[in-house]
Amino acid sequence: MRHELHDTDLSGGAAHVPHRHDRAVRIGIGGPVGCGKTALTAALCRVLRDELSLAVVTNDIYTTEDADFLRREAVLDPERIVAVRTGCCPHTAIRDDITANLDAVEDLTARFDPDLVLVESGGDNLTATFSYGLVDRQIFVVDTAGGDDVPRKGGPGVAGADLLVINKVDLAPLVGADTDRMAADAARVRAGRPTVLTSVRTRPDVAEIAAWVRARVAARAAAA
Ligand SMILES: Nc1nc2c(ncn2[C@@H]2O[C@H](COP(=O)(O)OP(=O)(O)O)[C@@H](O)[C@H]2O)c(=O)[nH]1
Ligand SMILES: [Mg+2]
Repeated sequence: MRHELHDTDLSGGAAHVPHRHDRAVRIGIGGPVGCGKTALTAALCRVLRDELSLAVVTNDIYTTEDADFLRREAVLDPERIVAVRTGCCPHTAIRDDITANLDAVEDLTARFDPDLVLVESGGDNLTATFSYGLVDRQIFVVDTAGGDDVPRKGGPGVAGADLLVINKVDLAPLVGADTDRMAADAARVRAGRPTVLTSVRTRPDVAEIAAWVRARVAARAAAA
């Protein structure tokens, strides 16, 4: 089961920031370790980089591995990828003390005037959500291998994110995850906010997610 993705969907309580002078839409990508945040970030860069000016901020606790991966994969000009080493719980850096991330976003914005900045959170658990002082919209990613009861349990990311991505549907048969149930449970807790079931591995075009991102960029451009 999938929900329609509404281009004008402003649900999610996002405090849109219309008075910023830059044109970039800032989109956070959160979710537990290993759910596919970096894979999704890479896929979005590959799909959108020819039509939009992009930049990426990654968050790792002690390393710069996600940024290194994205640079190695050459998804963007390496200068457009900045790593924030949080040195603390990932949620602190994206929600409570967003200074380092905000500096990274503003630095990229000043240098490249991008249409879109993706901020990948360091993964921890299901509670790590972004401050709307840092991002305009947030995508929360979970995966079928993490347990098909995760959407039912709700939580701020699953329930409140502007877009929920249930990734790794290719693994669902292998781990005995019921994707219909995951979609139904997500619908129940998300009050109409959209959910996409996908596999970044087998569907690297990430078509529905890219369409949702494009619509966010178009909406900001229209509001400017
Ligand atoms: N089978 C499968 N593996 C995936 C999928 N998406 C990501 N992965 C793999 O899952 C692992 C963790 O992905 P990563 O993007 O690093 O997760 P992150 O910790 O959330 O950033 C990597 O080995 C990815 O290649 C998917 O849709 N299906
Ligand atoms: Mg990652």
